[in-house]
Amino acid sequence: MWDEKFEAMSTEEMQAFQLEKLQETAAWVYDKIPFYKKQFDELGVAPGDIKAVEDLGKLPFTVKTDLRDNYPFGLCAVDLKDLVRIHASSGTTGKPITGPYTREDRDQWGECMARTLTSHGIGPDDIVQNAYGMGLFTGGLGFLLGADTIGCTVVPSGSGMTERQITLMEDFGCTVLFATPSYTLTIAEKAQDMGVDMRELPVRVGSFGAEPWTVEMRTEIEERMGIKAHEAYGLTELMGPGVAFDCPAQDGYLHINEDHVMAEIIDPVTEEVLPLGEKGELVFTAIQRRAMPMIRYRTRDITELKRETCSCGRTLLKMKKVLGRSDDMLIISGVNVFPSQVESILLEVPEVEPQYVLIIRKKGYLDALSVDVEAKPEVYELGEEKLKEVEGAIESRIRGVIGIGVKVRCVPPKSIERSEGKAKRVFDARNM
Ligand code: DLL
Repeated sequence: MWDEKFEAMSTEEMQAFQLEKLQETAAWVYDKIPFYKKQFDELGVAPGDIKAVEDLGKLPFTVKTDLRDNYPFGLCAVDLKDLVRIHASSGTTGKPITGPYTREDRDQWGECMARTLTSHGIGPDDIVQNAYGMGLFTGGLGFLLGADTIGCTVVPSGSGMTERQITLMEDFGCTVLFATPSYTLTIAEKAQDMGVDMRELPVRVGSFGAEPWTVEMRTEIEERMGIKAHEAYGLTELMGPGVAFDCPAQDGYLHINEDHVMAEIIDPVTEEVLPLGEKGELVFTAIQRRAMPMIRYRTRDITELKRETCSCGRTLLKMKKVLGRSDDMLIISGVNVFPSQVESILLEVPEVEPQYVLIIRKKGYLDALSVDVEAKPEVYELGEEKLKEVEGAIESRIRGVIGIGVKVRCVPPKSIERSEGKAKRVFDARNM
């Protein structure tokens, strides 16, 4: 553990700490940010009404469009001169989301990342190759901050120039890789093309995140790279990576740094707070940040929470591995489907590569889903009849497990665009 005091705190102590920080933060945003004052006033709630952690539920929600409407600094509580860093998320549509940090915010981020890396078994003797995008994206500089905090030797390679990544890993003897899971696959594939056996290299651990990936994908990466794959979760609005991390238990849950961010699960339609163990939309409140503390931010990530003392010794609240965002959920023949469910199935098919895209088309009044997945080169060579057989087998497996009819196409090797950051796995062709 990096910080035994907070990572293994009793629930009572943690909640007392959270209450104090929540009260401070509510008063801070009410005083400093006109947007929040208006939101609080409209709901008839004042910072003084927070008398217990449960009173968090009295506060207003914040959504992505609030950030866009107040771009760039409408939700910032401090003068620009008091900021030491401004990150931004690309945002697929419209304006980006800004992520400003005071010096204190940035140092806390470093602490949260140090906890993450320590939990992944990374220490001061490690040489880490940081292949997350190194710029406005919080991945690269967030991981750098964490690695700096624990005293690793960092190779800030950034994403892209994949051949060079492999050469650096070999030449510098890197023991750790930071990257998105999909970029890690790209690296593994490139190494194979170069005749480099990744399993022979000193790389032993990976700290991966920034996009949904299944447990099956984790196993695939571990096998191809000959490493232990760990996971980090976070979002620009809350600090970036460092919000939650997995531990040696790898029980399908991540620990939330709940002394920094309080988590709730709500029903995305009724906005009602759901009890522990129920699945819904994850909502976070940043209780220690000063530049842009989010109040009840609706992440759109779907998960559930669990409180228990973990076998790793941490007591930090757990969230289930995020397998999808409400935005990515497809509704096919009335069935809710996450792309990750399809990923789980594809990864169990030995004839195909873990490279796929989902395409949604209009079929009359209904939506139809098709899946393009790359055949392994040796399978592709066997010709059409074999490919048809594989396609048919995947189609019936998807029908059996998820309960939807899809059209599967085995496409030629290397025909799907490779990811250097977050993979784009869903194409909506309904309006094309
Ligand atoms: O992706 C921060 C990050 C960087 C996390 C590096 C982990 C590692 P954004 O670009 O703002 O920030 O995207 C945030 O990405 O709401 C989730 O939908 C998704 N996401 C992030 N980590 C995971 C994960 C960074 N481990 C959005 N599993 C979040 C599933 C993830 N989804």
